[in-house]
Amino acid sequence: MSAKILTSYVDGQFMDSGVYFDNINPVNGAVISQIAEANSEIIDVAVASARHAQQHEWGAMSVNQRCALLHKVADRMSEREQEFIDAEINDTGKSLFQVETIDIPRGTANFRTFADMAKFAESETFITEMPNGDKALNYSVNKPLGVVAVISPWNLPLLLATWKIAPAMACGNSVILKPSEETSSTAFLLAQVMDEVGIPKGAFNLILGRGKAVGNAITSHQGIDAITFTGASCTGKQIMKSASDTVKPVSFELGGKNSAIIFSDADLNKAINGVARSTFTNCGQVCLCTEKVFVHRSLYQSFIEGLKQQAESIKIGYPKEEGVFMGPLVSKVHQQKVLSHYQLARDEGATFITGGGVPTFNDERKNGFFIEPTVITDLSDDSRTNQEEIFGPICHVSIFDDESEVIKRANNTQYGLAASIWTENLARAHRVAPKIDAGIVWVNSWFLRDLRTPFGGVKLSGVGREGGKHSLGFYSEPTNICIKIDE
Ligand code: NAD
Ligand code: 6OD
Repeated sequence: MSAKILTSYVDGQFMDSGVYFDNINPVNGAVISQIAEANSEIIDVAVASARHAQQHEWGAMSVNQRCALLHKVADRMSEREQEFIDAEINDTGKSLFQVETIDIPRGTANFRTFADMAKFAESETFITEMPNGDKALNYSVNKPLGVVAVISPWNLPLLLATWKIAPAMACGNSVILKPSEETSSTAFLLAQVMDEVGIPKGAFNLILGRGKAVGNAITSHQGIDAITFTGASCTGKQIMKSASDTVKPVSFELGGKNSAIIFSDADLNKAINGVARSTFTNCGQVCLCTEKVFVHRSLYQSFIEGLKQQAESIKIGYPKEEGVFMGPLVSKVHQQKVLSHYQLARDEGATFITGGGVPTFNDERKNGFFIEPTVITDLSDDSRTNQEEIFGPICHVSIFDDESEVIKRANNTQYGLAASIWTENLARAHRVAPKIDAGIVWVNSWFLRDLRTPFGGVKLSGVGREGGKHSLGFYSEPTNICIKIDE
């Protein structure tokens, strides 16, 4: 039987380029489908169609009509939920528990939340008083940017693509989505859903293909008005260069090297469970995952023993098997990258408290890309292991003695995405949290999300904020209208 073919969706039609690459199941290395890689003609059609839709059918709709259609997208995704779950699991190997509780529900929530936010968005008005007593009414009208390119990664494929598509479309933009070449399946299903619920052709386009060729062709295209990107910091740098020719607005959500700080007044069990979750969820492949843990000297030994026990009790295996928390990493290439970091840690002199290798299977899973949850100690803050993003299920644990020292050490990084602080002392929480150079600081929690809050990073972790009114702000451009009121 020939493998299923996933194609691009442009101008309201699925388009097969005739040039394919394999889509691999990370559980066993088997080919699950063929991806038809878009070419420059397909990209040109997508851009022209997106422009037309933005200026006509889609852009001309009332906000209410547009948002009603986006709710229909969410409803249809819910009806086809099982297909989305299966597609995400097949592409990523992540556990059913995670896909059911995080990835797919957030996909639909993104559409519902941003449709409602756009519908109820306020604009600014000011009455201006001039020295001579004359007045003016100033108000702003928010207009879409035009054609927005959404470039998304493989770690939370549907969640992160819809996190950008939904607000962009709610604001009246047309979208061209380029998902990661590793994870095209839920994006393909989303294109079917857009088609089924009657999103006007061209308002949503899907371009499949690899980053360097297809992604670059999109971000450097003259017909693209803005780029919103989630992915690695090094890719962000390249995209920024290609966007600079036409001075396109960019929103970047990039890599992280996130700290957890366990103060002496933390609830130890809560902290151990929380750090186990923040380190090992999705095999450490969440940009917000913890890779550096600072534990107060008084709790260090008990913390290490607890975290070791948690890591060793994680069930690794088939995504849908009862109790499995960790599946494989997303790809062979990524498995090799993470293993090379395990080796680097060894070379730098780390002590391995647990893990450090690949779990043994005697079935098809030996061809998969599994990896052990790993806890290490004894490296300096300046070691490469403690400075470079690994994006795997590993954390380094070290001792600290006082608050100002640990704040300085947590900020000793080129990244600035997320941090978590574990303390039962409210004053300490309020004092320390704002001093961490990061876009988000959780206290006694991790990855607790409210879609209305600003999300993003500082330093190498990103440019700008999305979420709530910040998304509406990025995906639209205000025109100030100033009306002189004659006395
Ligand atoms: P990546 O940068 O390799 O790829 C992301 C996307 O960019 C993919 O669709 C890829 O095809 C495309 N791409 C690659 N090169 C391109 C180019 N030259 N021009 C245009 N597009 C290009 O990232 P990844 O490996 O898919 O994802 C993992 C990285 O993403 C990690 O660094 C992680 O921290 C980061 N990430 C950040 C966030 C966040 O919210 N800050 C969220 C998820 C992932
Ligand atoms: O929860 C979100 O909205 C979000 N953007 C999460 C990013 C996770 C990174 O891997």
